[in-house]
Amino acid sequence: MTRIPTRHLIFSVVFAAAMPMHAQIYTENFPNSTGANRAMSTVGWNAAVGPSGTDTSTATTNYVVSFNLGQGNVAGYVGKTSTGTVGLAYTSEYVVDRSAFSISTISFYSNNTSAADSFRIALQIGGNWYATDTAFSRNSTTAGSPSNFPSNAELESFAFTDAAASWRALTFASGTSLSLSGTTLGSNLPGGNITAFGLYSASNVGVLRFDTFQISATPIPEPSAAGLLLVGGWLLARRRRAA
Ligand SMILES: [Ca+2]
Repeated sequence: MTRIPTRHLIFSVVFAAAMPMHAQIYTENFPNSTGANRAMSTVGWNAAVGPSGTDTSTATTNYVVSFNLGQGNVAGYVGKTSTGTVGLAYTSEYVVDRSAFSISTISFYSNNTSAADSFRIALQIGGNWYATDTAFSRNSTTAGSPSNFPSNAELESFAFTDAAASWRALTFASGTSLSLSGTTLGSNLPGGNITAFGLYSASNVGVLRFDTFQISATPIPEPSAAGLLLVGGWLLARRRRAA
């Protein structure tokens, strides 16, 4: 191999591996332009309410996909209309392969009628559920409403970490139980794929609204690419020492 092609190869491999593509691996806009509220199941999501985790996925009460304007003018958002009870909106329509993706952020827009209400990001790993210790609350002093959703909705973003202090255990079995632990985890979030995800809310005083649930991630290089990076870096270092 001649000098110049080798150098080009080293630089291209190092460059490609050092700048992995940041990508939105999941986005749900909760579209609804029908003029009537629809069930969560119409967008591939589920809903559970109350301490028994009663399934309301196919109902047009408790959790609904509203037909009003949502964030970004994509008509439709989710409203939790049943106040005073815990709830979980979630989907298992996409599995996050954590051997292929490193999650950077999980985000959504909130536009609650009461700033006292909040959401926690929830996810399922290995059959167990977890929710963020952080409760994301809309900070605006202007109460959220269907008409001001496009302008008043706030972006809530969680910088993903598996640190124990950032997560709590969420007990959830559809039709049996739904409750959040009062303390954070004793050990880090376990590895493994995320088989379901969504938003948990404590008993809300007003109507909870959210839209544009999104997961952003960076692809993890294939083992062969990681090997090339190591070899490329070693060759580069060797070359620099030699120079
Ligand atoms: Ca929407």
